[in-house]
Amino acid sequence: MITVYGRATSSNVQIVMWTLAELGVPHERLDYGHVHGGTDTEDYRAMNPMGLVPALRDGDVVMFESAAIHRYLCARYGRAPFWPDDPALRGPLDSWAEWVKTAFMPALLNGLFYPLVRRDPALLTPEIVAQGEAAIAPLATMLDARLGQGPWLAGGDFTFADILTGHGLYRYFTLPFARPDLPNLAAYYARLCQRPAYARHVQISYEPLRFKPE
Ligand SMILES: N[C@@H](CCC(=O)N[C@@H](CS)C(=O)NCC(=O)O)C(=O)O
Repeated sequence: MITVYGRATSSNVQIVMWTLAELGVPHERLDYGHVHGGTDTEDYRAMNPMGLVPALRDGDVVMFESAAIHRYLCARYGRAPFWPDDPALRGPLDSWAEWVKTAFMPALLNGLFYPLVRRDPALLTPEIVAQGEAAIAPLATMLDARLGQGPWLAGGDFTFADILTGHGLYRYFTLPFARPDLPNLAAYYARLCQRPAYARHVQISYEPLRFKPE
């Protein structure tokens, strides 16, 4: 049995949970991190030396870093077309997946999610929101152009890459900020919302993460 360590509200845990659900691999998830704690023990740090979530145990395989876990699960349990056999097909899709994880998501989380949800609202100013909007808009525009009519990143087939490109879009589309009009991205998000695994593992309220005064 695969065990995922991490709270359901973490966007990085959501990558792993959504992947497992799309692959149909049996697993359990244990609440770790944030209000649940448990990440600062010697045992947990042996799995994730950063003391962050997620961590994963699959028999003798122990891993941290959500994108690495995602690719491990796809390589071990996935089949084409979800996990293309041909590296020449998989690689260019992975460029976009990696770019969303390392460029789009930091801009969204640092520029908007943390100021609007995680931090004390007394610190929020219109300038901070405007800066966040200015940082994410060109990246969202790039993703919209790459997606085109889709329906998925690879065209007709839903693949591993859609999990990394799609996992942050729930926050992108539900946070209160001004978004450019990007019809391809909006249609892609609407299609993701039709997937039961996305609804179950990604469309999870982030209200429990909202700043609370001491
Ligand atoms: N690069 C790491 C980042 C992990 C990370 O930042 N996790 C956050 C949640 S999304 C965390 O552990 N926060 C502290 C906590 O929940 O206790 C990954 O993708 O797995």
